[in-house]
Amino acid sequence: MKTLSRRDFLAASAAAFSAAAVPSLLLPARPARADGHKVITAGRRVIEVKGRAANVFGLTQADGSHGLVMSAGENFHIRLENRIGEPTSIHWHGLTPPWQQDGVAGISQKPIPDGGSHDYDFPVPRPGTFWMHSHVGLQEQRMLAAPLIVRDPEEASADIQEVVVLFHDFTFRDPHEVLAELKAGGHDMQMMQTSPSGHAGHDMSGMSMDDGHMNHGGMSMNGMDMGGTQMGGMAHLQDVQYDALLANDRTLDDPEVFAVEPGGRVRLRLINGAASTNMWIDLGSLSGTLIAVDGMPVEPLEGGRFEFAVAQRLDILLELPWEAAAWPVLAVQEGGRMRTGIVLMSKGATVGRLTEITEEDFPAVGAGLEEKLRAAKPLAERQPTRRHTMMLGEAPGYVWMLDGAVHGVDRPLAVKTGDRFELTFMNHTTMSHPMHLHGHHFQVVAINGRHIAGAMRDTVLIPAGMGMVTIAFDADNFGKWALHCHHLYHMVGGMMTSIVYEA
Ligand SMILES: [Cu+2]
Repeated sequence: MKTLSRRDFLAASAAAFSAAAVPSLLLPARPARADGHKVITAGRRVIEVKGRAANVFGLTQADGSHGLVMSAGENFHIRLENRIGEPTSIHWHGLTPPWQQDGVAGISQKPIPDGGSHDYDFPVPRPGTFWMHSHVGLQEQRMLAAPLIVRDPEEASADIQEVVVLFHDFTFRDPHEVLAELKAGGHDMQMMQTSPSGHAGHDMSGMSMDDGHMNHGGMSMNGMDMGGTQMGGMAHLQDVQYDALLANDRTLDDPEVFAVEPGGRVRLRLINGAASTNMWIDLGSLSGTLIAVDGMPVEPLEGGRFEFAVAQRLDILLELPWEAAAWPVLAVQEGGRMRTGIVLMSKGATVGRLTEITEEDFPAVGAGLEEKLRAAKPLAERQPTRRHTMMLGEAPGYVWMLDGAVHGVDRPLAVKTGDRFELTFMNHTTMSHPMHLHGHHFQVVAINGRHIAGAMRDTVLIPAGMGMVTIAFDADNFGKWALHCHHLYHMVGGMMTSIVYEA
């Protein structure tokens, strides 16, 4: 039997899909620009995962490009059209727009109905690797996400090849089914010990494991193998079983291959667009220089492996060797072996077969990288004018809380323009949490009470096992802003609040 090429497969699948009467795809083609706005359409598309057609969402322009590339200094002049078949809103993750244009349904705007559109127009002064994604329900799990790259005009003449990769964790299942299972406590819990050096956690030896708050999903930790936990903290890792990890929609048995020059320079713009999977970036035989996280420059840091929490971005500069070769850039799930990636390949080289399973377990993602990062452009030295310690909590039934509140958006933290706000997250739960603040960039200023002049970010991971991270930001963007865990099922499970400026 003749096997279909990837292109044939996708064409056939798309035809079958549209024949099944998806109204979004049957609408006439729209103009590329409407009233001077560039149009981005939230729509449906078909990708191939492990030989099967998968119906997912996407954010595409009229020319078919996924997401957006623009230059710092331009305006974000976008008309977002909703053709996904249900209401949505899209958040511009990492941009700092006026709060009414932040794209969070329930905070900054009403959801856009199917068939409707919403216009955005605001200046984008800063370059960086950002992304856009749904802020409604579980749509992000179905890949309603895309890159949002803001190039620095001053770097336009630099001889550096840009490679953008959006990573994702993929399931064929309906995410609502996944959530229902998590709430019922029927998921496979994957317990994992972390070594004392593996993350900056506290000694858990004094803790009673049958404390109410250590229960999870109705399951007592007493039943778990506790051997050796005195040696370090305990993390409860990815509780959703995924079918695959994807890099730019592809699995590692059919990866995207980027043609590169031997001796050339490459800037990787990596986006962890996973719904709930913290990852490790593994450069294999290469070593890279991390130059920015979450779109904000850091002091250059050399390495071959980098921790990469949900919703974070890594900009890594590579100087390729002078040889004909193929260099995979891999992303591996924490605490597991599933991986994905892309391949950089110079002329004359061939790609060997890459397996989707690593030979070794990768540890939990913690604060190891975070402790080493230093902002290239830190906040000005200043005493905080407000401080708050926020407790990250959990309750049986997959309930996640901030300061004891479930979905506490209407119980906001108060802030006033001009404040220097210092916010400490204390993690009393069994899982780590990538905490994201909208509308601002913050600096990581302490980890487990140890002060550092850490990275400027918009998303920081608070490790499990009493992890404690302090961030600081200048209150310079008036409005009402979401503050939440970016693990999609934690957010939907209640781990969301807001920060509201006093008039
Ligand atoms: Cu979380």
